[in-house]
Amino acid sequence: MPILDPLKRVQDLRRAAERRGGRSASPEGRTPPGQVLTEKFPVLTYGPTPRVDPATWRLKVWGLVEAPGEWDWEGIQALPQQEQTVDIHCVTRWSKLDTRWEGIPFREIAALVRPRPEADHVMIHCYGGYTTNMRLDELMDDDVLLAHRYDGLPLEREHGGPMRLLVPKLYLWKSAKWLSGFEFMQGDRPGFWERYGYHMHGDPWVEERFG
Ligand SMILES: Nc1nc2c(c(=O)[nH]1)N[C@H]1C(S)=C(S)[C@@H](COP(=O)(O)O)O[C@H]1N2
Ligand SMILES: [Mo]
Repeated sequence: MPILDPLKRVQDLRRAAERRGGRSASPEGRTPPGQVLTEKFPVLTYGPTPRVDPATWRLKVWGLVEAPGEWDWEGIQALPQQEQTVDIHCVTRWSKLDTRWEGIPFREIAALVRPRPEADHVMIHCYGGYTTNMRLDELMDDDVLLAHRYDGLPLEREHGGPMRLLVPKLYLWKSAKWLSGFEFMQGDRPGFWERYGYHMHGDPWVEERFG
């Protein structure tokens, strides 16, 4: 049995309470520690903004899966879609409430490629070379999308269009823009920002910002 860190325990309980409270929770209650609410949608990209055409876009899935796969734009759009309104949190200290996204749940992809039992992490790859790492069990959560629409419109290029990952429960650097692939792995490995000292996990409610 893991030993419970009392501080983490209190924070987990508060988060669970907020989840139960859903959208009725006060804005303060929905803002993680150290964050400030914004109405804007800032753009944060390291390096140049890739230009990715849906006509040539591909999603590749490889590594520890039974059925490695590749999808083109038409193929991915044929998968089940989900619309959700969620809060997002950037490690540079802005949070934005009630952002509306549409896309394909990650678990639809996972069901098709069938992760091997030993797979427990995924490296997320992007056009332009950006990477970020995530736990497989967290990618399987209901609210993780391959997102291609924001606020009722096709996702803008600056925000990762035509396709980005959306992981609302972690700091936004995990929500990789210009998504190109998933590499299923055994064990964790740092992605781009994680190698420069960002936290391997990145939970905004317990301020996993660095290290
Ligand atoms: N491919 C790629 N994805 C990326 C980034 C990036 O530089 N390249 N920046 C990350 C960071 S640090 C943040 S805070 C969010 C910002 O998303 P936004 O520009 O849509 O606000 O994208 C994340 N995804
Ligand atoms: Mo960021």
